[in-house]
Amino acid sequence: MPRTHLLALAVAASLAFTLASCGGGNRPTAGTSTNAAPANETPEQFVARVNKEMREVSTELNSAQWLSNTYINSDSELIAAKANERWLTRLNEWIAQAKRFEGRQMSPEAARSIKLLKLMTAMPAPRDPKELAQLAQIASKLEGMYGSGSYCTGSGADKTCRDIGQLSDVLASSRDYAAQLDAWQGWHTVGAPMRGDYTRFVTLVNKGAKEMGFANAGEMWRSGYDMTPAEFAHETDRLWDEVKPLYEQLHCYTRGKLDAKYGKDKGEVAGGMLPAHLMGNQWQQDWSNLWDILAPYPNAGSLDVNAALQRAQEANFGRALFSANTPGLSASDRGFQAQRAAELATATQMMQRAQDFYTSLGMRTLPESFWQKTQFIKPLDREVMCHASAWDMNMQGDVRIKMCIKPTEEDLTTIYHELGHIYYDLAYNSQPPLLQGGANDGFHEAIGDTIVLSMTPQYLASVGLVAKPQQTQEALVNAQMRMALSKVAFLPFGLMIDRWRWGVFDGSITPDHYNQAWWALKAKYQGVAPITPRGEDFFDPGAKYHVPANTPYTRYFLANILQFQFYKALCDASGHKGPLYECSFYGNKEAGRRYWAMLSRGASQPWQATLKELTGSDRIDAKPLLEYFAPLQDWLKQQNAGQTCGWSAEGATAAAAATPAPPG
Ligand code: X8Z
Ligand code: ZN
Repeated sequence: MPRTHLLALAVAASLAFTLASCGGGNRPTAGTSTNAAPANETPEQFVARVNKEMREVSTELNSAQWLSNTYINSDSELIAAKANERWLTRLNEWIAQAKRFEGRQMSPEAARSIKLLKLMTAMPAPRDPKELAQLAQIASKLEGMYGSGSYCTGSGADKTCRDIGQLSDVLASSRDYAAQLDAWQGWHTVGAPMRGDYTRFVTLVNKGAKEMGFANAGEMWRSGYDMTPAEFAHETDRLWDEVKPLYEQLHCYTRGKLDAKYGKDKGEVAGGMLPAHLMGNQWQQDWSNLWDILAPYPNAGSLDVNAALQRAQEANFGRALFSANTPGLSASDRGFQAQRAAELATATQMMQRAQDFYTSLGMRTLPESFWQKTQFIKPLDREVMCHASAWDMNMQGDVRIKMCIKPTEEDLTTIYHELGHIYYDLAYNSQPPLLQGGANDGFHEAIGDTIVLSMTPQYLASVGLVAKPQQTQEALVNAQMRMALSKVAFLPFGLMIDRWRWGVFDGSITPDHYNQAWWALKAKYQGVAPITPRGEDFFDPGAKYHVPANTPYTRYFLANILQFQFYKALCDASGHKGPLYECSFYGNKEAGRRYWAMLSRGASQPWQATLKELTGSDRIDAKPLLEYFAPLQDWLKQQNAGQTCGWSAEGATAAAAATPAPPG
């Protein structure tokens, strides 16, 4: 898991700690609990003991979680649930024991450590042991359902099943309207069976949160930002208001292109919204795959990283075929083995390419164990969770990534993202366990993405991933569009997921309206809608990893804004002059030194202080993002001149509430 927000075990995806939690505590009394606190312990002694015990318990939990993510079956699910149960129980005990110190004088480090202990988990567990066990069991089950999810058609010998990777490939590459609809609806079938378990899950984590003194689990999530929960919610509104005009321009331009491609009756849905299945991505959170439709100037220099990666794969295949001469192997077996070897080799090269960026800043190479234990490609002999994640197994150097890497630009940038988590973990490994975490969870998500902003056309050319770029206005607009399709398109999505969960946790969204509320928020923020009604027979939130995995999502919204602040600061540190979007701090040791200094702070002080050290500001600020995209925003305004931009969300709400249609 990552940790939910402050703690950081495995960070990126959220396994362990997300599953972990901190409830109100079992209130053990001395002599009755095997884990009773020593009498007369000082706050500092308590924190030192928890730091020691936590390293042990969380390492066991992470191992169980790693196994259940990389070998999904009923046995690993059971083992992971049991490990989580032990962890959650222990966490509740520590939190109960910490109550002794309320109002007591203590060192600032002890005070911060105890504060972080109470906010460590996204999954606060009830004190009742049976309920706690049930929560752990549901959490493992939901993750397993997502990880092993597939969509099958046909029957008997004609039955074929496709997983998330195969279904997403259709959205990425096919421009066949019906094939995309089938792949989108097909993947969303995995959500429906989760509804009952998810409903119970919400009841249980809310009970845990209340026992800890929070109004509900959502309020607890909003409490991890060194400000009040209300102030935090207000900050996210403020930031969204600042970036929304840019998103609306991108939305308007995109709608026009989809209309041109599919016809107005199919390119948009009622109210001027974008059809959910046509955006190149299951959740419409990243529109990069629509480059063939949205490229501003198709002839102004190619930024086709996919082609270079595909060529690398083919070269690896050729080499593997040449050296695979096991006697007695059929030609097709040889071909198959060479294909697998080539996939692994290409994935490893992509990881090395990303590592090279970090080492160019002066950071160390990844430990040997990383290369041995990382899951690079999808195994063929078992189910695995393919959603990318980064893991810090033992808080002292056993770091790994779990991915199912394909030779695509999307996966290359995800690798850079994941290595951001890994280098953050390594940098703060020198802190005591309770302070090992991001300054806030948005920081954790922003580290690698800041590096991605430095992957300018010049950088990509310098490492042989694209041809030497043109220096024209058209090439600039292309480069900006390439970034905007992932970074700007993402912004409202980054917000709406937790708008939904905050409502679910506070009871304003009830189970009988789960899906309707989901689509109402998608309409309101993203301006996207399904083309057929998605009533309450569906549970579409379950088809997005972070819902069954219970990973808070506002972190990604924050990260998408913060990363431009980090980027600007590091560009300044590297001595960059000129427009922000031209900067790459690749190879700059001063930028690396400043970055590492920030990473090493971990969670040891309020994030505002950490942000100030790097950027000079203690507020999250959308201005660097807007500065970066200023040329594109001007260009979009020209393109959209005369259009009526924006959308009306009314139609979607009505459609979602209507009678559900069967998928397929
Ligand atoms: O989940 C992730 C990472 C792991 S932390 C792969 N991301 C979000 C997502 O995929 O929805 C990165 C971008 C947003
Ligand atoms: Zn991440």
